Amino acid sequence: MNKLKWSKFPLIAIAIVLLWIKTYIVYKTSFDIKIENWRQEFILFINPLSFLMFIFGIGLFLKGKSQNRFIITTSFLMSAVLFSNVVFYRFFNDFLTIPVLFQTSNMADLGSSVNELLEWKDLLYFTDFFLIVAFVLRRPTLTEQKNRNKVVISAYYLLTAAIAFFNLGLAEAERPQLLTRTFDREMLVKNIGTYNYHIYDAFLQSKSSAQRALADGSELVDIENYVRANYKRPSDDMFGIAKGKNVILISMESTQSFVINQEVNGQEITPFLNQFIKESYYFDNFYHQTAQGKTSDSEFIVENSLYGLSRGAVFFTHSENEYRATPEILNENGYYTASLHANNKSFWNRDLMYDSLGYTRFYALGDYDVDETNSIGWGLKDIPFFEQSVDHLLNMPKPFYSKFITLTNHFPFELGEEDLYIQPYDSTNKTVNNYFPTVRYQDEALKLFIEELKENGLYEESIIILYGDHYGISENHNKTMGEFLGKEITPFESTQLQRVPLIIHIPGQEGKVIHNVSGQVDLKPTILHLLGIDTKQNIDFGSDLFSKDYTEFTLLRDGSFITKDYVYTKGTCYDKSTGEATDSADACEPYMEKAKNELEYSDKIVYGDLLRFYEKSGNIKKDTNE
Ligand code: GP9
Ligand code: MN
Repeated sequence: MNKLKWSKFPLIAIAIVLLWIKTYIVYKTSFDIKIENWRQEFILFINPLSFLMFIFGIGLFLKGKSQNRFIITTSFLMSAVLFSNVVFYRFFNDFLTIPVLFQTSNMADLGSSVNELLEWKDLLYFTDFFLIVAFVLRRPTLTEQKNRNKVVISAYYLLTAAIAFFNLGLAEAERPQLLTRTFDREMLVKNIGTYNYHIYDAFLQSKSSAQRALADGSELVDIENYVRANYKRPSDDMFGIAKGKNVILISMESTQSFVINQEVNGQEITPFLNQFIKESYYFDNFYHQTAQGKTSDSEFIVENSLYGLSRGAVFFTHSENEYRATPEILNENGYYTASLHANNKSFWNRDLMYDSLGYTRFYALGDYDVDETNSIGWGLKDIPFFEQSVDHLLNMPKPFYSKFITLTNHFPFELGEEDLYIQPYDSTNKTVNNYFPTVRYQDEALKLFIEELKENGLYEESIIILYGDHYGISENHNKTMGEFLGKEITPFESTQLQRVPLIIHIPGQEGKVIHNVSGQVDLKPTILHLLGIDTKQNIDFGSDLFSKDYTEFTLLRDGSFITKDYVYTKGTCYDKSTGEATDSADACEPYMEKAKNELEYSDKIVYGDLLRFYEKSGNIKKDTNE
């Protein structure tokens, strides 16, 4: 029988197959990539192939020895990229990004422990490379390929493109809007593969560096004038009312306002919140302003008083920018600042972005005990999350600014029998049905958390701010929502459904419902003023919600806006009192220009990284050649 001779195969094919198999083995052995079903496993398996075919295919244009040299070099470089990720992952439990390579503090951490991170057996990560070198050395002539003709090369690249699109198609089906939403890195690596992920990362990087390079401080002048003209003086009664108090900020996952004081199957959906708002300031016309960056956008908007971007997540695309976020300002005012969220720290690039926002500490997945018994869906359930967070809170230096991000009320709204405080809604729409019990569960978690805070004395020493991060029920479910609410969901109603609860609890203050139209962008100046910190010098697009001069105008990221009496969305102006379209000239028109400018100004700041030209004192830096 004829022995199978490796030398019969083109070297390119051998190199591709070896590296492909190796990459998959490395995925399974060196990274902790969560796989939920066989489709995801299949995507993970095929995802290195298209890129490897593309890159090694360049060798087809070369002849003889230079082709061999090219294959050997490429095999080494690709192995090195993979291995660098393995080493980085050992330390940071994360994949490399270009910004991270230039983040000297991270690299210094890594450098000092390189001895501990490397082992002799790591040479195994280069097995395929050694095999190829040995192979070429032993059979130099047999491995040399003749120059391929154009037809072969075209067919080869056509096949490569087909595989790439097939991979992308499967990935998009598994994780819609994968690329535009720039999800977390594990998700990207899992779906498009480690090599394509680096290309994508490089693309994001070059795009934002170009925009940044072209910007200079002069662009800030107009923006500054605009922001100054819109600045609202804080109210004398409220400024500094919570001076020195802790801040407990709670981002409530997918929580919309329509659940407040509402029943399903004759039972309250949020019994605790309904009670809590009676002892707090409750803003019932408060809108989320997020886009594709979802939770991360809400965090960005709330803490910077800037808008997110219309596509992608600022947390991913501009985590290297200079910001003047609430945590940074509070650090300077003697606060300890921490974010608490029991998910992968790299989700939404939080680990990097939080550094830019000025957080002192991020309590992420590794800081919590998470196992099968206490998690569901996306991870740790809200009740154990808050329970375990209280210990972290008690250990923090005071005063602290702490942000909690809940998770259980996340699509697809899964919940175990034991956590079902109310029964699902009864309709043909599973998403809407299951939304109510998870909102109810979150409400229970909040109740227990507040009770804990009371028990250990933190309640009286803290202001507690709860807000919904973004919608939970998308427009795709308008029909069922219409049935539930007993009205047709027109574009006007759909905009009104973008309201999320905002509750501000200040010890010693009585409850009050405030109807002012407001948005997430207003939270930063509001919180700072309550703590007695001046914001006149800041570039904030929102304003203090307690200011006597507060002007009702809230802008959503898609250009829709809401005023006291009108809603403008999808090119139509609606009268709030009737819900009907109006063409009255003094309804929406006076705000059109403002809406356009404001989003443009905010985008300019983010794309141009303009706050790097801004000094804390409020001056624009004269020397802008940074
Ligand atoms: C993930 C959590 C949910 O950590 O914040 O993110 P979302 O999908 O709502 O943006
Ligand atoms: Mn969210």
